Amino acid sequence: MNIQIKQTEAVATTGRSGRGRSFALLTAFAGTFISLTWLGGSMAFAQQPEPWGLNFQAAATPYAEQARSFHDLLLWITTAITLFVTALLAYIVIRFRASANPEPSRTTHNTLLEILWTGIPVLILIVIAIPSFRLLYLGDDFSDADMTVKAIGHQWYWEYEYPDHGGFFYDSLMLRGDQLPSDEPRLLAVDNRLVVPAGKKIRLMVATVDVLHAFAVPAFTVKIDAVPGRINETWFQVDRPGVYYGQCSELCGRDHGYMPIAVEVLPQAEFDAWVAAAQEKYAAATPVMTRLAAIDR
Ligand SMILES: [Cu+2]
Repeated sequence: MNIQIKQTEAVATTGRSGRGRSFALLTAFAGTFISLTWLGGSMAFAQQPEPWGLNFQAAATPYAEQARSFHDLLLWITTAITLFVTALLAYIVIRFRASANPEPSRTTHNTLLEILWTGIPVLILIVIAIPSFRLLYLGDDFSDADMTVKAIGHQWYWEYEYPDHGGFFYDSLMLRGDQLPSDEPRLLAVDNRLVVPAGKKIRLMVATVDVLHAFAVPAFTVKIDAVPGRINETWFQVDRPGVYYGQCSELCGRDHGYMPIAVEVLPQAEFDAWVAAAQEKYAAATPVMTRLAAIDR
């Protein structure tokens, strides 16, 4: 069941490699103005981390595609602003230096300038707000989801539950030391992956039984908090089968760095076979939410 996409393959598919690197350089430059890196989570990941990786992982979901293009739009805007402000500063420093202006200007107001420097930023913010809100609402629209999975945070591992397939659930723990297969990344490989079918819209419910955690998979541009006492929801749809790694992204205690996420995307037939096997394997256990409810009473 181990399907792994080589990073080079994934990049070649989306054609982001060369462009991605130039954007990465631009980011470093424009980053002094606005930090853009929060959009898609950590910059260092591909489908899994790669040495010296700088940019986002290749987008694996429609949502991630849109988030990448929003990021690119912001990058152009912030780069232009940064260059413009730098040029203005340089002009002022040279043109109005003390040695060339022994008698300083006493100009205070300029109506046209004041209208411009209020109006133009407002317009820029509107241009940014429209795709930003579109993206926010897109991430929130799982009304037509094909199936639901639950990810439940624990100190310090994830538990996955399949309410649409009989409600079976299982724990997913990081593989350590000798358990780690040579073809899997250290600190990211787990014993039982979250398995979903390819090409299907998956509604993801995220909860926790103890402290704050966050379910984050960079290739999906999914990063959603697991908050005690409530359920957060989003969705993802991955067309390409493969394994996509992520991590808990909320400081949650001693082993916060050791509760990775591995999502295995299988073709529908293989997923169905996996579900049938999983229903047997994980049968007769009580879901954690039911267990918790029982404790409350
Ligand atoms: Cu955590």
